[in-house]
Amino acid sequence: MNKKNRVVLLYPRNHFKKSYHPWTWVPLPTLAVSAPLFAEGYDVVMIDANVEPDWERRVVDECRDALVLGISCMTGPQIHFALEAAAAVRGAGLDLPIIWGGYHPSILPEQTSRNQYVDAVVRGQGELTLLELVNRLSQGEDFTDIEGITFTRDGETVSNPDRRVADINTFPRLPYDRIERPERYLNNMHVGSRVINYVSSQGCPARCQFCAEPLVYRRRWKAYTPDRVLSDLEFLESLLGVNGIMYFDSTYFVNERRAREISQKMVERGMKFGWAANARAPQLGKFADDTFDVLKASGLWAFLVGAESGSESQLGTMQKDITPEDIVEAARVATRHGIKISYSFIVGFPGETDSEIEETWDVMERVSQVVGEYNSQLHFYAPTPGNALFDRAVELGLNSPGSLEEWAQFSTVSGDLPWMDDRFRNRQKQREFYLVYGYPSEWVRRRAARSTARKLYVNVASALSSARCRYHYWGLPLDWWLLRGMRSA
Ligand code: B12
Ligand code: SF4
Repeated sequence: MNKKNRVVLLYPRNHFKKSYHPWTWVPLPTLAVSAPLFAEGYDVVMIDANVEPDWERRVVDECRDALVLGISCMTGPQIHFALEAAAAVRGAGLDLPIIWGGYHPSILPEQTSRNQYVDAVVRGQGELTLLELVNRLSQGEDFTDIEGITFTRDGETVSNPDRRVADINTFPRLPYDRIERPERYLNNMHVGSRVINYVSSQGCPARCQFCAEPLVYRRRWKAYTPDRVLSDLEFLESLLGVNGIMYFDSTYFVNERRAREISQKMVERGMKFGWAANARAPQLGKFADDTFDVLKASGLWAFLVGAESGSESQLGTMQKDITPEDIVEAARVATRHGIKISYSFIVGFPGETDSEIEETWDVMERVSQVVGEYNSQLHFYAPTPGNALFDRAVELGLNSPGSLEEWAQFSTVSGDLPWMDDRFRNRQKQREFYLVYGYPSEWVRRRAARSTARKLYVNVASALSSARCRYHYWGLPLDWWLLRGMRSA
């Protein structure tokens, strides 16, 4: 029997710069695994290094009297900071087990577990595995036979059998009320003035070959019942006066009936929420007309769609199972029903040709024409491990990290890949610039209204960019250089 009762959970910083986003999000991965631990009476300390300046000292201090340290991480900078925290804990002479969970360790459990600062990796859904592990530790028992973990002992790596993914409805509510100063996570943005993040499902049934979901949740999708969602939303409303929800589900609209019932009940209960959630483009064309009415009446502000590419062949290679036409049709359907739609596109896939990128720009422009504004976000392809696109990237010269330390140096955000140079990046940014000003969004227009100089800038940029969009002429980008110069001045 171990007298200690404390569990420390760390959500490491997710960017080398001060913050990743203008917004601050509740770290749902650690909040989710904390729920059953709180319910069993453990003293859970959650540290979010994205909001706590002195996070490292705090982790070490809280670990002094703890049973275990749990760390969550995605591929990317979080690994760097997670290793930094673990090293600090060991450096202070503390030998409590350090357990890693989240997408990166779940995709590469063996490699992760071989790091000196990893006592075990919890693969996939973490609630039950962590609870069982902590129960064992608190009883002073060995945990190495529990399902769903991978660990390395004396040079030998062992992966225990998978744990069955549990129905998430059986888990206690995410304890937002146990977060320190939860008001820090309220954001003032388009969907509302007190917006918080929430997740109503886990996994995704699709099979996209660049994404972590099919690897970790094996194309299973588990969702809260409508009543559970409603009860959670009411709880957030009464706890924090929340009036907007950003759903962090990988895909929210898998089941039309469920989405509709949630919205119907929100309307019946007079709940005033703005919200936005991820959708797959082909789903929208299949919804009944009155489903859109209910979604809108319940405050749906925008469908967020991962379109990825406008090239049929690229969409095929990544097994996105959508067509460029689905992307444009989704814009038509959403616009017809008066609901915004926002897309995310990616350029720079391994082996992608200039003409395929051109097809993406064409689709971006077509959807901008349909909705009347540029409503997309452009990203450069960022490889993450364990899928066919990553393997292709390695064939094309990407250095595949061979250890957790090497992953800590791996860049997931800069578009810094062997086949992307400054010329490539500039060309893409230039094309985006022409769409941003050729189809100015409400946001661009609002910014323009802030001063005469801005207004002048936006008017000139819009006139030149719309002309380019009209004639499809992208050569001699003198205007781009000039306007960019003006903007930085
Ligand atoms: C929100 C989010 C972000 C936010 C995070 C901010 C925040 N405070 O939450 C930001 C914008 C920073 C972000 C960035 C990126 N993200 Co992101 N993000 C997400 C998203 C949409 C939601 C995460 C979430 O809250 N999930 C809900 C929680 C409850 O679920 P969970 O994470 O699966 O947690 C469970 C298990 O993993 C496990 N678990 C998790 N942590 C722990 C810890 C312990 C100790 C244990 C035992 C278990 C455990 O148990 C949990 C409960 O079952 C996910 C997709 C998704 N729906 O999960 C992508 C996702 C995690 N992101 C992903 C990617 C690719 C990125 C980026 C690389 C994108 C990019 N190119 O820039 C960057 C990473 C770089 C960086 N800067 O860190 C991938 C992960 C890929 C990978 N190999 O890690 C995902 C899965 C998207 C996808 N479908 O591919 N992201
Ligand atoms: S639809 Fe989105 S979340 Fe689902 S597998 Fe494809 S990219 Fe991943």
